[in-house]
Amino acid sequence: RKYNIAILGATGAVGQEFLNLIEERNFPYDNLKLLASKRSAGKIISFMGKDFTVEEATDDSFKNIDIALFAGGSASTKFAPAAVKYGAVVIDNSSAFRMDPSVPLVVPEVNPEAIQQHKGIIANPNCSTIIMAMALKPLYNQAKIKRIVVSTYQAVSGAGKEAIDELDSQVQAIVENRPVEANILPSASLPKHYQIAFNVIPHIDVFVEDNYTKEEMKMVHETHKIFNDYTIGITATTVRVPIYRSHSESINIEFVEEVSVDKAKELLAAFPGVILQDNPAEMLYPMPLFTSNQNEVFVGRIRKDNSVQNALNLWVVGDQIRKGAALNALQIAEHMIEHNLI
Ligand code: 11C
Repeated sequence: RKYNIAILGATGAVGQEFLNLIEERNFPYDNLKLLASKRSAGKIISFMGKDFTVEEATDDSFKNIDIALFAGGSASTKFAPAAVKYGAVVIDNSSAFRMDPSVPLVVPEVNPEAIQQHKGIIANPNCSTIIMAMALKPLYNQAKIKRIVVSTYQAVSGAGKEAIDELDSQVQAIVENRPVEANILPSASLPKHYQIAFNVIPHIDVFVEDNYTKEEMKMVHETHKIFNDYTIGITATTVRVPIYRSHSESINIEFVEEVSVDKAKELLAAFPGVILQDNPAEMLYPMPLFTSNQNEVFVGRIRKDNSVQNALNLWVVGDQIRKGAALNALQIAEHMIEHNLI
C-alpha cells in the first residue's frame, strides 16, 4: 500500500530533509502535498522528476491525507486539530505537544511501544534529546542510569536558515575587516543578539526556571518521558557553536551498577542507528564536519570517569536535521507502516 503524505513547512530545512529522505528511503507515498505559509506558497519544488507547487496550508489541506509530517514551528499548533479531524496521523517536530500526556514522544529505536497509544498526534523530540537518547538506550538496557551531566555544542542550523546566513555573513565581514552585525542568535525574538562567528553562546531558546534555558529543560523533561523513567537525575548546559550542521554532546553518565568501557563499546556498536567511532590511537572520534548528512548517531571518546563510582564519559555527535528531526519522524511513520498501525 502507498500513502498520501502532506509535509507542512516543506520549504524549510527540515521540510527539505523530509523530501531527501523520502526519496533516499523509497518511502511508499502515493500523493504528496507540499504545504507552507502564504509567503512560500506558489514556489515550485522539483522532486523525483516531478514539479510540485507549494500550497498555502489551510485546515482543508489535510483532507484524504494519511500521514502529515509537520516540520515544526507555530503552524503545528494551528493545523494539528484539523489534520487529526480528517483522520491523518500527525508526526510533529514542534515542541507544542511533546509534554502532553496523551501524545507519545518517540525515538523509534528507544521507545517504539509508545506509538500505539497515539490519538492522532505523535511528537518528535528535540534534536539534542534524540541524539542523547540514542547513545543512552543501549547502556540503559544494561544498567539503570542514576545521573546524567550533559553539555551540548549545537550547530547554527538548529536555529534556522537565518542563523546559517548570519554565521556566513559575520565570517565574511571579519575576513574583510568590516563591522560585524548580529540579529539572530541566541534567538531572533530576544532583545539582544551576539556574534556567533569565532564565539560560543551559552544560551539556546529562552530562559525558564532556575536560570536554565528551555533547550536545557527539554533535555531533562523529554528524556524522562522517552525512557518513562523520572528517577534519572539530568542536568544540561546547551551551547551554540559556529558550526553549520550536526550537534555534539559531552555526556557524563553515572550508572547504578558498573558498565565497563569495553561493555559500553560492545553495546553501542551493536545498537541500530549508532556508530561506534572510538580509537584514540588512530585519532578516531566523531566530529560534526564528518557526521553531517549521515543518518547515524556517532559515539566516541568513551572513558571511565574515575572521580565517581560506575560512571562513563561519552562524546556523541549526530546530524540534528536528519536523526534529530526529519529522519526520526520518518522512521516513526515507517514503524507504523511496518506494524500495521496506519
Ligand atoms: C536548536 N534544538 O538547536 C534547537 C532546535 O524544540 O525542536 C529545535 C527546537 C525544538 O536550536
